[in-house]
Amino acid sequence: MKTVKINDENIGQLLGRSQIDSDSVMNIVNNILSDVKNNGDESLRQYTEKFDGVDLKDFLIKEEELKESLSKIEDDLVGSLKQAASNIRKFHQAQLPQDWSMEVDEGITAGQIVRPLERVGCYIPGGRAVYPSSILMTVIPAKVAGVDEIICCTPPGPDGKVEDIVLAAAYLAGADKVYRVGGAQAIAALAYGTQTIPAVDKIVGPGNVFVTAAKKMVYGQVDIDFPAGPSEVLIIADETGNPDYITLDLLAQAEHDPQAASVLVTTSPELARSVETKIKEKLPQMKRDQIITESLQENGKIILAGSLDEAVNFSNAYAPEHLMIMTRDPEEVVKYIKNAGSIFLGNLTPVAAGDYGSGTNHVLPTSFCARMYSGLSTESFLKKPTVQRLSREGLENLKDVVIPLAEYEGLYAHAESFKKRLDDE
Ligand code: HSO
Ligand code: ZN
Repeated sequence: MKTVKINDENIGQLLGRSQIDSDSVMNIVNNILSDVKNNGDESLRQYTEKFDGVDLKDFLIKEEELKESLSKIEDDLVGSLKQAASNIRKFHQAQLPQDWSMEVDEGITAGQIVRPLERVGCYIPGGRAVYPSSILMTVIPAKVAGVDEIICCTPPGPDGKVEDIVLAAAYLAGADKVYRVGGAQAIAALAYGTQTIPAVDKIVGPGNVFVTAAKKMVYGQVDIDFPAGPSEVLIIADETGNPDYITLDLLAQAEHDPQAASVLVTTSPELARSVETKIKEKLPQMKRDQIITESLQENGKIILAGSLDEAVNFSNAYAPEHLMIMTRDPEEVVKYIKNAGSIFLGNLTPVAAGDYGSGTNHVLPTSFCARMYSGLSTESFLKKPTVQRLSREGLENLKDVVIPLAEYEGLYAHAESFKKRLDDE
């Protein structure tokens, strides 16, 4: 990675990164969606045979199997999952909003109540991208929100099995049912329902390009979280940033995926130079050096900013999924941050802390989506119906609003529904 300065010519290219092109698979996905919608389980069976290489009679994993999975994985790992789950639960409990009501004007009270979604689907990717941590991050907030039924879908391996650690994480997090079905066909099943899989109200969780395309296409029939793209980190650092830590944070992000993006924006030329050298030294020693090399070549950047202001402006335009601030006073810098999925302050807070167990969620908006989306949270699984009540005084107070506006809109029954109550005094 070579250090570059921001200027008017290169800013567009510096903000760029790999995007997932879910539009390119829309036709294939559209066929899968309509097949599953029309033919239910039979079409799930056919797609599972075609894509996962296994002919399944039954998609549901039995409850005993979920429970037993805990004894099949190492105790230490169970301990780690439990501690992570406990922190994630605590944090998401604090996110629970309260019912409230207020007096808008005399005799007019209005407020909102908080209610969970009834049934949600959590998608769990399979293969190389199987992350037990992501199961905790999707199921626990739904559980904390009070969702009645949490359903997980995950693709089976060629032997028809789902890894024990996936089942253990789902069980610990509080999933009600786990089905062995993946890909766009799983999204279709969750959106439309089949003979065995019930339709849900919302589908969350990361997935490949087919899953993402399918989620976009069923949006409206059900709610979704947001389209998930390759993972990203942007680090803002001044001369107090620790170059060893920064090097590892950039490598850590890059090891996710050849399309992942790792960006350092620093005001310190010495730090930029030092990180450049340290990456060269460290990269060959990393287990996933191939993936990291590709990722850094495609989307890795070290950027020299003329001031912290310039660094912050760049970061706001980049809208990173993960933002690390390693400056003398990170709390001061965070005041100016507008767009970021999750923010990590100081030299001692690696993104890995949030990935696994500081309690915050790691299902976060990527590819500029942090401009308009927040990451997954307890609120993602809640609705907030509004409630109002008028007294006689309230009717009186509102009559000059409702009656003239309703009549202007030509909606005379609206006006009359109001007048009648006033007149009945
Ligand atoms: N950084 C990923 C989450 C993750 N990291 C899972 C490790 N395991 C997307 O936020
Ligand atoms: Zn990560």
